[in-house]
This record gives sequence, C-alpha cells and structure tokens, in this order.
Amino acid sequence: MTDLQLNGSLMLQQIQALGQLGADAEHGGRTRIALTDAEKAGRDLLVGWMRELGLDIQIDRIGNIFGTLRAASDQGDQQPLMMGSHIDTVTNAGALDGCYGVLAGLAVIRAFRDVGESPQRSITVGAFTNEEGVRYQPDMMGSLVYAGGLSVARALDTLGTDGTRLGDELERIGYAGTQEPGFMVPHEYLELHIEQGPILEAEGALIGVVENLQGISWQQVEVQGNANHAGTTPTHLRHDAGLVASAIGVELRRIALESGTTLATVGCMKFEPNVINVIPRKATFTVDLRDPDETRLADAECRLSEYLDKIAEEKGVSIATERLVRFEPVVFNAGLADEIEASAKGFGFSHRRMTSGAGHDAQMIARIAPAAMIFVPSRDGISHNPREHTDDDQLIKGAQVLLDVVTRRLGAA
Ligand code: HGY
Ligand code: MN
Ligand code: MN
Repeated sequence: MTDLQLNGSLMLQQIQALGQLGADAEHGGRTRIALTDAEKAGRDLLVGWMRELGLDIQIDRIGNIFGTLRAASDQGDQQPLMMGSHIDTVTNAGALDGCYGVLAGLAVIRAFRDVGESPQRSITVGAFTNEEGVRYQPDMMGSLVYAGGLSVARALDTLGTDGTRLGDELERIGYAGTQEPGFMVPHEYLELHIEQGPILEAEGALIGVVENLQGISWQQVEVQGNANHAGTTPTHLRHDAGLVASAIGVELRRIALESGTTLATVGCMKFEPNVINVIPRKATFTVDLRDPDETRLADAECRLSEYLDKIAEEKGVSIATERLVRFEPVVFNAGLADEIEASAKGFGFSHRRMTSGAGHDAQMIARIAPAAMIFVPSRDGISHNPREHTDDDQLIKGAQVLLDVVTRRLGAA
C-alpha cells in the first residue's frame, strides 16, 4: 500500500465548490452543459486548481484540459500515467458524475506534491470536452476526438441542438486550445467514477472493478403524418404522428424486455404543431439503445428498423431516422482491472467485477492506451438527477484506491 496521503477533505470541498457552478435553485442540482458560460466557469475553476499545484497545463483544439506533474525523468515527451473524466453535466445533474474522477485525479497528484515527491513517470489528470453529448452529439466527444475516432474539423463544425457551432462556442469561452488532440498518448489511463446504477449498493460492495462497458446506439426518429382536426377526424382516417411515436416507444420496451439485456430509452420527444386540438403532423424523438453484447445491440437496432417500416405502412405515415451515435461495447485492460482488484483487496474494501452501463471517456481512451475504471456506489442507483449521492467516506476510499493503483503502476512502470 502506498504511504502517500490523500487529502480527502480538500477533494470533497472542491467537489462541493465545483457543484455550485450552474446551480439551479428552481429544479435542483446544477446544469453545466458543454461550452456554456456555466461550464466555462467550471473549466476556469479547475484550471485555477491545476495552476495552484504548479501543473503543466495544456489544452487541445477540442478544449480537452490536461494538468501534468512532470517526472524528473520527463524531457517533455514521456507518456504519462493519465487519470481523467469530465466536468460538463446533463441538465439538473448531480455534483459527482465526471467531476469526482477529475478532482480525485487532482487529489492523487496533490498527494505527490504534498510530500515533494517526484513520480517515476509523469502523471496527468484530464477533463474531456462534452462527455455528456447533450448539446452537441456524439457524447464522449472530446475523448473520441482525442482517440482519433472523430476529426477535430468535424467536431468543431458540429451544430448543437440550439443551432450554435461547437467551434464558435469553444472560441467564445476561451478554450480553443492549440495542442493537437492525441498529442500526449497515455502510458495507461484510469478513470474513477460513480457507478450511476444500483448494483454496488444492492450487493453492499464498495469498489466496482469495471471490466467492460456496454455498446451505445443513439438515433433520432422523425415521423411525418397529417395534421387534422381532433374533433372531426374519425380514428380510421387519421395519420397521427403522435400515436405512431407512442407506439414505437411501447415497442422499444418490448424489444428490451424480450432481449433481457438491451436497454431502450426515448429521452426527448417533440410534437408539431403541439396544440391540444390538432392531430400531430410530426413527431421527432430520440432512441438510446444499449447492450454489453454487440450482436444483441445490432439485433435490437434491426428489430426497431423492421417495426418502423411496418408501422409506417399500417398508419400511413413516413418515418426517417438519423444515426447520432454508435459505439461498440469495450473491454478494458485486464491487467489494470487485476491491479484495481488487488488494491481493493489490499485495503480490505468489498469489491466486485462489473460492466459499466453508462458511457465514459475511458471507453474512448481505451482505443489508444490500456484503460480501466473504478466505480464507487450511487445511493439508490440514482444519477443524472439532483438526488445523485455517494457518501463522503466512499468517495474518499475510492480516491484512495485510485492513488494506490497509480503508485502500483508507477512502481511497475
Ligand atoms: O450517455 C452516457 O452514458 C454518458 O452519461 N454520457
Ligand atoms: Mn460521466
Ligand atoms: Mn453522465
């Protein structure tokens, strides 16, 4: 076990302080959607804390932020041991999703700084741009660009749900960096994150050793029917886009239940003209499909596509789909997972191996470096919700495991 000491209370204070930015008194939680003023404020706060630690701060062209504690042996081109996550949020989010992993990474680096120890290998903490993909799709965008899965040019030209161009917003908030994404390939990558689901709590386990992460399929569906009078149009003569959209939602639940592992979510839906006494002429909605198994995920997509064709024919509407995101399931580095498990055992912390239901930056960085994740429990399995919570001692213990795994890997380097 490492003899470095983590300053847990300072980490908790920083989580608290960051969580104040974008606070929403009316609906609760905080909202720091990527590249908004609230998120800029979060970026500024993080960069200030990195500066206080004397880190080498670098920002790349998609706005990913990196703070590095250089090893004495690093001539500037050493592959660092990298930790990271994100500080952008969904709407009315909890304070921990992403932020915990970034600030725990900062706490790990601070443990070296506090004793004036120079690590055997440089250590970096990264905050990746637009992990949530709420305003600009896809999600995990900053880490996807960093891993070479999306060109910077295309990412910068992405138009948001609010019509803004991502590159313009990045310039506006002052985080259009100069480094080429991928400029610093990690030797290894570790991401500490809240589970955001119910498993660890239900099993009374403290540490999740995340071995893999499920595949993600996002698409937008547009149903075009005919507007007509709600009072004069007989049911059999309707071409009701709203009815069709609702039926598709019910079919998605059937697909998920019959698969047993696939999860299906209709998170956004808009009717036009969206008035009480007009049959909707148009329904636009999103479909989020997930499964740890690529074949089953593809099968769910295929079943949905077949259903869309069938119901369009039956109800006399036209249906168009647009693919927004498609990430295959990812298996993390087995050696790192073993190291995480050994660390949890060393501390005597209860632990279990598991799959990540949520998408994370680690799934993208796994394309360019050995990567793995550590989870801590989420109370009642809640996340993407102001009620998101993990107990302070659990947060600190999770960060202690991160520090221990980092020092183990530095020693192994
Ligand atoms: O969508 C996800 O799983 C992540 O929260 N971006
Ligand atoms: Mn997250
Ligand atoms: Mn999230």
